[in-house]
Amino acid sequence: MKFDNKGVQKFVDDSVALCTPDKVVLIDGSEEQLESLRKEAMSTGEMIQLNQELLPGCYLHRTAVNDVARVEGRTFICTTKQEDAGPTNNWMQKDEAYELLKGIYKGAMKGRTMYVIPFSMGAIGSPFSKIGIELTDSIYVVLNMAIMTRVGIKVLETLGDSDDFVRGLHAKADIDEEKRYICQFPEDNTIMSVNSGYGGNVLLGKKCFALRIASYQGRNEGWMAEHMLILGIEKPDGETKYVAAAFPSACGKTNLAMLIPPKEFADKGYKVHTVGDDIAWIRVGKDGRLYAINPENGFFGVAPGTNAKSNPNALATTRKNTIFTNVVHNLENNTVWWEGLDKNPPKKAIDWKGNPWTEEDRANGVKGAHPNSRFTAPAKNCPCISDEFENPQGVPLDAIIFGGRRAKTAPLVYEARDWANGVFVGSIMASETTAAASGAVGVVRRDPMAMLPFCGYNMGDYFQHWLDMGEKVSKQPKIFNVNWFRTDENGNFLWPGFGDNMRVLDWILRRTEGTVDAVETPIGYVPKPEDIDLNGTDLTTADVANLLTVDKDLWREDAEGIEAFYAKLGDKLPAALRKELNTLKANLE
Ligand code: OXD
Ligand code: MN
Repeated sequence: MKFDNKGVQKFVDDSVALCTPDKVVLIDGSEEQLESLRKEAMSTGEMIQLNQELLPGCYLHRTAVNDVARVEGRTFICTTKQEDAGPTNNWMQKDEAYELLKGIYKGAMKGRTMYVIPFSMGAIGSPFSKIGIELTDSIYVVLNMAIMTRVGIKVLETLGDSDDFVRGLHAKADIDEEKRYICQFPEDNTIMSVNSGYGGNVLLGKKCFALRIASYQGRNEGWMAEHMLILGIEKPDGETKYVAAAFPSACGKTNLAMLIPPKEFADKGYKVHTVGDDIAWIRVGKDGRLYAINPENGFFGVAPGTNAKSNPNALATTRKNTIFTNVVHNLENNTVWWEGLDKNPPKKAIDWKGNPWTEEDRANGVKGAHPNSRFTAPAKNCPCISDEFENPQGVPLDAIIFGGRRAKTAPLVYEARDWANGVFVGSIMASETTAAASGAVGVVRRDPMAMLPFCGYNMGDYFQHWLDMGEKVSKQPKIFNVNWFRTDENGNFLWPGFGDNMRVLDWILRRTEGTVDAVETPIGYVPKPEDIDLNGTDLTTADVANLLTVDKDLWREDAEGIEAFYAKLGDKLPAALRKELNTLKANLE
């Protein structure tokens, strides 16, 4: 196969020599080619075509049972020096990693086809955008990449003869867990992923490129790649304000990104416009403000729990041209089902493992869909997708929101005192682990800026980069922390969440406009309870007051956890954050 771009040619030639596929096919981005791949995947059983009247263009795929989530333990940042990956990443010396991986990739595509996918993260040609070439032996990957990114010849034309592209090599190999590696080489713009077929490990544009490699590029080039949704809130006067928000995996980012305002807000004229649900690339604009784009072109959302009440927009998004992974196959009408979709699980069904899902299974509480089962759906299907989704210049940010899943410590919302304090607030984010990553569920872990599994370099340098970016911005967005997950002594959630989160966003917007007061606490500013609009809820001002309390004892305990986490960063911990921690401790005296 011949390419005009020398770098692309070498990457493809070297990878072909290593993996020895029988055939190499360039993905040109045409519907005809994608359709013939869908047919091929159907003929081999890799994908099942669903009811084309009810779910046009939709397919079902099942991964191997041992391959259902991102594998953080087998994800490596491979650099020359360990210090550059830092203490929060798994590290491999990069030359050793190449050696090890070469052994695993050798002949891995024998008897298979290698697909060459040119893809753009961000609208093709936008100054924010970056190009990648993913080589893969999986049709499932090709079809998912064609939803999640912009693929095809146009991307190669835009790349021209530039060497500025990310090289991603994915081989399914034998889906052998022992030889599964997700390796990022930020110094070489290279990703190598082998022995997995699960989206988060193999759709290399997403976590591997748009976060791990891009965060490193952003640091060198003066911009930021963040694990953030981007949301526009249109006010009754027609003005739309944008916020970006970071939450750890499976904390409801997609739901917040597609929020439907409560009736009382909708009646006044509030509307929500989704720009992105997972990743934001953020740059300083000519006017000195921060601008964000969503580099993706689709949503790779968690299916369980998505329903007509929790996220009607996401559900609507999945009704056509969507690939479902590891959900229940409803044999009654050849559609899909998952826990939390509705109260009517199909009686005749196949579970995510490909086995009959019986009455007995259901009675015994055996789940039909994997808790991390997913939909891959085009962004343009989303009923509330923003008109600015393709804007090559991005959208200006008025607020940055951090959030975690804390049962007791963090109040419903608080505002950082200034940028540096906001970076501190992001750096101390913590949450309970969820099913999106393999490992124990329900354990509290520190997840600074929700980037713990996604930062491609030393976390201490990453914090410094955040501090430095603040200096480059003349109109800094205000920084907030939210916690939708506070519970009472019986473990019941105190805040209704979902659409009612609009009530908190409303306070946040009013703070950015300077039209509402706040109360200072040891951790920052919280609302006056009466300033959270409760119209249309059963909640009282006293309930909100309870959600806003800052328990000094719990925070003293938390400060110890922060201290322990910061200690890991050693000399790389920016002095400004050490100072913030000292201030917090003093405020708690
Ligand atoms: C995701 C994740 O899939 O964060 O978005 O795990
Ligand atoms: Mn994510």
